[in-house]
Amino acid sequence: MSTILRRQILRKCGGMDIPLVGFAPADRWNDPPFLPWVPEAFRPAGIFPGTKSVIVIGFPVSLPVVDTAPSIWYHELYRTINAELDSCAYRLATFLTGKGYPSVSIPRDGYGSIGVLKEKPVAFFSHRHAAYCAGLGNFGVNNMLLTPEYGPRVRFTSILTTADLPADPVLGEPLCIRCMRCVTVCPVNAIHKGDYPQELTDKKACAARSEELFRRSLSPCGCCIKVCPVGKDRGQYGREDMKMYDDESPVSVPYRRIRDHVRSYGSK
Ligand code: B12
Repeated sequence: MSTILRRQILRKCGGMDIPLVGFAPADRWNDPPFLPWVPEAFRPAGIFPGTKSVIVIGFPVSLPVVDTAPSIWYHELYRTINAELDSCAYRLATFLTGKGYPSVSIPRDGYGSIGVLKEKPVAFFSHRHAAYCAGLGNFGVNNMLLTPEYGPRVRFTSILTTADLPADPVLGEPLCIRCMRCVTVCPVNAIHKGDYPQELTDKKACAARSEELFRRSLSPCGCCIKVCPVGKDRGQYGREDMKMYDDESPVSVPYRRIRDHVRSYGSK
């Protein structure tokens, strides 16, 4: 197991300003922490035989930007983060392969269009599960992986590598406080309150909403990640008072003004 290589990877990630990095042994997928779990074909070694470790990286979605969502501002940021994720993951995989450890990067999403997702709303590899296995966070009612740093306001991607790297522990204590703000705010009632696995999100309704917003250059929706009270980013931006989302409260006034302004430009 290479501690030196792990350190080199972390240094490389630091050089690319990647704030979240986690390491998971590929074996972790063979020992389901909860059910239903990831089927074999979707596991790291099912996709890239010989995988020993999975490196998961994450970039934050800036809170003040997603606070205007759905908006052109968030639409553009989403594209920037996606491009960064794919590029950094590709560079890390190429670096590791060059060092003698064949590796591949996985696209941060992996679907051609929302139309495809409406038929089959699942990708060939799940970064949420990977981030969970790499100790970066745990699942919330909003079906997102919550992290201590950014709550659900973080996007991930993964690198599958044949290098055997020291792992991070899985994050035990649930971060979700079950405030149900995500359930209430969802404009298409796609999030259910039930306990996993009895009830999950209505993926079809969520995908249909995303498709409609895409036509107006306003996708993705983002409502269920903006209203989550979890994450140190709320303190960093001075947005801990959740009354900012309550349209009846005077606290919400300046935020609504910004949101309405941004929404008035650049999209339909
Ligand atoms: C398909 C997809 C969609 C579809 C379908 C939505 C849906 N509800 O799944 C659409 C386009 C609508 C969509 C919307 C969104 N998405 Co999306 N999406 C994906 C994609 C491409 C594949 C997901 C997948 O196939 N997962 C595999 C299946 C088996 O798992 P699952 O559906 O997630 O369900 C499992 C888990 O949720 C878990 N689970 C659920 N609840 C609980 C509770 C407990 C206690 C436990 C233990 C487990 C658990 O078990 C389920 C079954 O195994 C991934 C990228 C990727 N390749 O991973 C991004 C991804 C999941 N999306 C992401 C995001 C951010 C969003 C949005 C917030 C939009 C946005 N960007 O602002 C919304 C949120 C919707 C929601 N609340 O679920 C992020 C999530 C980041 C995070 N922090 O978790 C991802 C990982 C993209 C990325 N690269 O970061 N998405």
